[in-house]
Amino acid sequence: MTSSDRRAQLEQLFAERILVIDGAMGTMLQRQDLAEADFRGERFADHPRELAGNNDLLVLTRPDVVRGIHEAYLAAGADLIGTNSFSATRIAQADYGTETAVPEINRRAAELAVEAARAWSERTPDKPRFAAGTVGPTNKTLSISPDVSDASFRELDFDALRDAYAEQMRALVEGGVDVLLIETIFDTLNAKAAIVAAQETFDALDREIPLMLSATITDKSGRTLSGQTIEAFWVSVAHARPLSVGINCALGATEMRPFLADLAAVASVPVTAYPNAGLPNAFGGYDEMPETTASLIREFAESGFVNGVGGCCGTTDRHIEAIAQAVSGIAPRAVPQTEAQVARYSGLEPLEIRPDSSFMMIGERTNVTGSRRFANLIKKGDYTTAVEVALDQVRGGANIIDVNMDEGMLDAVKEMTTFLNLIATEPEVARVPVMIDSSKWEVLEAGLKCIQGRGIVNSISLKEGEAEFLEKARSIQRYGAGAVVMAFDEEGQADTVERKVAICQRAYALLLERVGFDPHSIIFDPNILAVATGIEEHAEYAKAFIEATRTIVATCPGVKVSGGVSNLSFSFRGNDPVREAMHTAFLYHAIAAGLDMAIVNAGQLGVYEEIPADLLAHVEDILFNRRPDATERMVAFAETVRGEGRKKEIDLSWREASVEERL
Ligand code: THG
Repeated sequence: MTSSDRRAQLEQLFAERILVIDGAMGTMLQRQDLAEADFRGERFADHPRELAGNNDLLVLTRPDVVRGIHEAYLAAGADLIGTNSFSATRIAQADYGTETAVPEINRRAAELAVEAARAWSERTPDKPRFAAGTVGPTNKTLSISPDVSDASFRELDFDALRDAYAEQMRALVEGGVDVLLIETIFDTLNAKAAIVAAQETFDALDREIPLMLSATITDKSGRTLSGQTIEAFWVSVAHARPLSVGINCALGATEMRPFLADLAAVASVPVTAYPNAGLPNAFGGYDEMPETTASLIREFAESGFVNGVGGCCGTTDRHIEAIAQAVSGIAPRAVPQTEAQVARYSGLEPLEIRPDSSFMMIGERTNVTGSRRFANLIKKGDYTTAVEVALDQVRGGANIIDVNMDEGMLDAVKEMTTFLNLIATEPEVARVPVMIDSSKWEVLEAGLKCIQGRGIVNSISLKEGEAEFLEKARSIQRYGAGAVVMAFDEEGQADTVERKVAICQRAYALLLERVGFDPHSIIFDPNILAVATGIEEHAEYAKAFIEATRTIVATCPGVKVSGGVSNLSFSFRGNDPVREAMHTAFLYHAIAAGLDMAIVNAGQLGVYEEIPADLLAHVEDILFNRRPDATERMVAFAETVRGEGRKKEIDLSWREASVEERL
C-alpha cells in the first residue's frame, strides 16, 4: 500500500467510525515494577548513569514488556497504537547520556508496534490496526525563557530541535510506522520544528506518511504552556495538512471539554481526544475509573466533537476497553469538506481576515529604518523600551506588527531573533501575528524560526528570477507563514498600473501552480511610492497603486493587498498634519478599491470626513494628479498647516537612497 493510499484509508475510517487510540505507555510500564537492571539489560550494563525511568530504552532492553503492552491495547480494541518513543530524541535522552542510542531506540520502537499492529490486522481484517510513531515535545521549549533575568534567552534553538526530531523521525519511518503522531504539544514552535523535520525526512527518504498533531492544554484558561489558544494553535499548524488534530493529556476529559469543542468548531481535518484519567492525585497518580473516563468520552462523541479517542496519563487497557465500548456505534464528527475562504494568521490568538473584515493595520514603528527612535533603542540595547514600542502599536490598534532590523550598523539576524524572542514573552504584544520585514532572506528565515504563530514574511519578489522566488515560497510554506509579494521583477520595481498588475498575476500563477500556495496566504504589495516629489513621473504613483489594487483583487481570487502607506508622503517629512491627511485620504480611496491592510503608523491616522475641506482638496489634487501645479500649491499650503516659523522645504534626501531603502 502506498503512503497516499494509507492516508486515504485512515481518512475514510475517521469518516466511518470513531477510531480508538491506545492508552498510556508510562502507566502500564509503571505497573510492571521494573528495576534498574530491566532498563539496563546487557546493552547498557556498564552505562555510567542511572537509567531507571528512561522508558524508551525498554524497547531495546525489555522488548517483551513493550510488546505485551501493545498486545494489551490491541486486545482492548485500539485501532491505533503509539510507539514507545515519546522521549526518544537526543535532546530528551541527554538526561540519561543515551543520545547515541536514539536511532536504534526509534527503529526498534517502530518495529515492535508495527509487528503487533500487523498481526492484529490479520486477525481482525475488518478492523485494520495502525502503528503511530510517537514524537513527544522534548523537555525543552523554544518559546519560553528559562532565565528570569533574560526573556530573550532560549535553552535551545529551532535548528537543533528540528535536527533532533529529524533523527528520530527517520528511524521511525524506516521502522515502518503508518503515521507520525506529534503529541502533547505544549509549545507550538516546538511542533513547527517537528513539522519541518517531518517534511525534510519525507524528502530525504522519498516517502511521505501522514502526520497526526495533538496539543495539550495545561491550565484552565485554555491556553497551551506557550500561551496560545487552541484556535491559534490550529491556525499555526494547519499548513502541515495533518491527517488529524486534537488534544491529549491536559487536565483530564472534564477540563478538556470546552477547548475540544473550540477545536472541533474550527478544524478542517479529523479531531482526536485522548485525555488523562482525570486530574492527578496528591501522589501524582490517577484515580479516574475506566467507566468514568469512558462516559466522559462518550459525551464527546455524542456532541459530535471527535473522530478518534483514547487515553493518556493514568489510562490502562481497561480504560481503552471501556472507551471502545462507549463510543461504539456513535457517528464520528463530520469533517468540514471545504476550507473556509479566509486568510488566517495568529499570535497567541487567531486573526481571521474575511472578505467582510474591517481594514487591518500593521504597526510600522518597530522598524529601525522607519523610526529613528526605535533604531536608537536597538543600537543602545534598550530592549525594554523597544518592546514598549511594540506594545504601543498594539494598544494603538495594530492588528499585526511589522518588525524590521535592516540597518548597516546592526547584526540583523541577531537583532531580529532577540527582539522576536522578547516580544514572544510579552502577552499583550504576542497576542498579534508578526510580519517579519527584511530585504535579506537569512533575516526572514531567522525570524520564522522564532514565531510560534502563523506570521507573514515581508517580502519576496521576482526580482532575482523565478527559481529563487519559488524556493523561498516553498520554504515559507514549510514554516507555515503567509507572504507579502512585492510587485518587483527581473526588470525592477513596477511603477505603472500595467506592470504592477502583470507582475502580481505572474506571481499568483507561479505560487498556485508551482508551489501549491494557498491564495489566501498571499499578500500583494503593488508598491506605494512617494508622490509630490517634484518629479513629473511620480505624479501618477498614488493613482497607479489604487487602480492596480482594483484589478489585482478582481483577477487573483483569495489574495489580500497591502502597502506601506507612510512611503507616500516622504516629501512632506516633518509636516505630520499634511502626512496624516495624505495617508488618511489615500487609505480611504485605496480601501474602496480593495486594499485589505497596510503598514501604518497606527496612532497617526485620521478620519477622512474630518479632514478640513481645503487640505483635502490639495491632498486629492496630488493623489489623483488632478493638476500639474498640485505639489507647488500643497507646499505653499503646507506652511499654513504647519503654522508660523516651522517652514519646511520639500525633503528630497530620500532620493539619494536606493529603491529598496526607499521602500
Ligand atoms: N511595503 C512593504 N514593507 C515595507 C514598506 C512597503 N516596509 C517598510 C516600509 N515600506 C513601511 N514602513 C515605514 C515605516 C516608517 C516610515 C515609512 C514606512 C516613515 N517613518 C518616518 C520618516 O521616515 O519620516 C520616521 C520618522 C521617525 O524617525 O520617527 O515614514 O512599502 N511590504
